[in-house]
Amino acid sequence: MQKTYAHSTTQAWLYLLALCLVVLLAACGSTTTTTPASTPTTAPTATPTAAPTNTPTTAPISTGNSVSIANFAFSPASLTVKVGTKVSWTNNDSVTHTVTADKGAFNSGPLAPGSTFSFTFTKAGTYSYHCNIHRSMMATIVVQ
Ligand SMILES: [Cu+2]
Repeated sequence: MQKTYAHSTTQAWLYLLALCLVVLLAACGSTTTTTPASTPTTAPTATPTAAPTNTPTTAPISTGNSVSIANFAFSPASLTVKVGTKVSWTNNDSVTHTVTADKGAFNSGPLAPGSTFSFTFTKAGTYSYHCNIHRSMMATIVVQ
């Protein structure tokens, strides 16, 4: 008799526990179901105006094969050419500059105002160069 009684009480506790769990789960479920209604008003209006400006990809790439030296700077600072291109630097400044590759591939020596130095690039690579007189003058030729 005592055994069955004890058994039935544990069963009753288990039922209670299960009931509590169900109630808790139901509570959780009800809170999650209420949330999605409030959010969707803000998102869709802000973005669509920014898109159409991306088109002109051709502009920033410097074509041609000449570099101007003026105002203590090489222009363009980065020039991309194909293998075999002869690049010319013209000193349009009022002082002497040099066109000197950082790794020694080319060196104009002192380039007086108004004069031009040329070099033909036969190997692909990135050629950083500078002015030996004014070390802040730096630029790059990219050979593809
Ligand atoms: Cu210089």
